[in-house]
Amino acid sequence: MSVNERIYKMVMLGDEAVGKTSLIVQHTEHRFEASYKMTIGTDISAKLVEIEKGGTKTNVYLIIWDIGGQEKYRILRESYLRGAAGALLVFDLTNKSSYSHVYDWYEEAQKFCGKQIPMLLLGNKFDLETNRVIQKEEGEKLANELNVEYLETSAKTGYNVDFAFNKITELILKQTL
Ligand code: G3D
Ligand code: MG
Repeated sequence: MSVNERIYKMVMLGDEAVGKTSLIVQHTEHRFEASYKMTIGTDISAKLVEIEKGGTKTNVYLIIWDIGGQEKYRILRESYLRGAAGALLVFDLTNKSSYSHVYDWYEEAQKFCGKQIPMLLLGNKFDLETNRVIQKEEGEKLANELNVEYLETSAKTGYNVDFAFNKITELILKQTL
């Protein structure tokens, strides 16, 4: 059987403290740390997806980039975004401004990735029900405007986290394989 190898860059987008790092940690290690280190620099984790089709095996390496505390520096965001094949756009369901900023992140991704890359919109911190300020309908409305799918997640409980990463992987593969 012949084996192909593919590598794709995926980025986490969204304001500081929406839960980007926690989502990656929950997905790759199935744990949640309440007191998080403030990472400086870009953290990278990898995920291998193996696909077999018609006698050909494809090893897909999804490289997940996490901007780690430098969200506010435009020049860093630009190199962070360049070459990304897909993105998870994250906001915090308990933070209205993180929701308003989604559009800016989206526009920047369009600009620096050079084309419409697959994206999903995630309303994170679903577990903080009593502090929620963005309703499901508002998340869906925004996703609709951006022409992406909407999911609510909790990096704390793990709710919809693997589902979201699997979904974006699927969308990237569909677009590129
Ligand atoms: P960022 O990488 O987007 O900057 P982090 O965000 O992953 O560092 O998360 C920021 C804070 O939100 C952290 O709390 C983290 O524990 C918390 N958090 C992330 N996701 C969730 C979630 O789904 N539910 C709840 N309840 N909290 C979440 P601290 O207190 O360390 O600042
Ligand atoms: Mg982070």
